[in-house]
Amino acid sequence: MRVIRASDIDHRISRPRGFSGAIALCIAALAAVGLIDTAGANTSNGYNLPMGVTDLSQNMYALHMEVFWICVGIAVVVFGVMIYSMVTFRHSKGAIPDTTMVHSTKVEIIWTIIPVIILVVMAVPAADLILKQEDTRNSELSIRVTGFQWKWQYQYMDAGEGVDFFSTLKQDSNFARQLGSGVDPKTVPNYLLDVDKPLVIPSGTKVRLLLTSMDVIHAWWVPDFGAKRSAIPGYVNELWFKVESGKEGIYRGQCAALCGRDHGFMPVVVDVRTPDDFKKWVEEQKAASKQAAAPADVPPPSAQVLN
Ligand SMILES: [Cu+2]
Repeated sequence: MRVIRASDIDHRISRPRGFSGAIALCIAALAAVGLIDTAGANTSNGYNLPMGVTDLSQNMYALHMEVFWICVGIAVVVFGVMIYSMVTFRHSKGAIPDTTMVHSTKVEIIWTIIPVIILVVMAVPAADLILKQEDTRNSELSIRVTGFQWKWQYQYMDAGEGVDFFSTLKQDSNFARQLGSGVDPKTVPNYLLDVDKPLVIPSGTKVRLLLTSMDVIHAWWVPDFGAKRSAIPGYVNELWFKVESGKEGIYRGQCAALCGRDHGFMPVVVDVRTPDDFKKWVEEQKAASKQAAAPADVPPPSAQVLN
């Protein structure tokens, strides 16, 4: 492996000079960490929140960016005034402290009111979004999600009534993770982020999850849905999301509560399909479970040989 030394880095960075150079450097740094969207949606580079594929996740992203830029504005103003004051009114230049600023009622009122206004500006949309997150009314499909050490159970209601299965870590990941397996995890596709049976949901549908647990506290989390909630034993938590039509595909997440030894081995995988494909999938699942439940061909008692 090649080691990069500080001396190597120095000559790679072209150092822009002056004020415009500093601005260019700042913009480049912000673009590098994904805070300035230089290439369209979902380019967070892992440093920023993903925009996601649900109405809620996109609202969360917008709110997060709004608050972020308010913070940037505050930082620029506060540090700007500080640095300007320290440089312009330094002792060596003969500056004399202005004692009238101490216990000035006018200043106290100004620096109380301005932060209050800023907090209200941030709190109003935040409260609005929290209320939206909690509004599980008019959901079109409910699924009971139960956490186990260390797997998920999905039990469908409404249109999927009767569909019930466990979702566990995929066999190839499970094998590769064993001590001395000899398998390089890098060769396993979606290592530790794949399951044997994903949760299947329809797009364009308000899906409500009813979360609980059979042992310890788990947390069901899919970042692209802006959805994360604890699954607590003896308690039912609600969560909803609606994946936009046209955003069908596989979405991955993990258990987000430290739930024991194999906490890192109970991923969440959601397969979003069109409503028609979802209907077909439900029918297939029901047919398969009917077939599994049907009694095996047993010869009538008269044909059995009694010893
Ligand atoms: Cu867990």
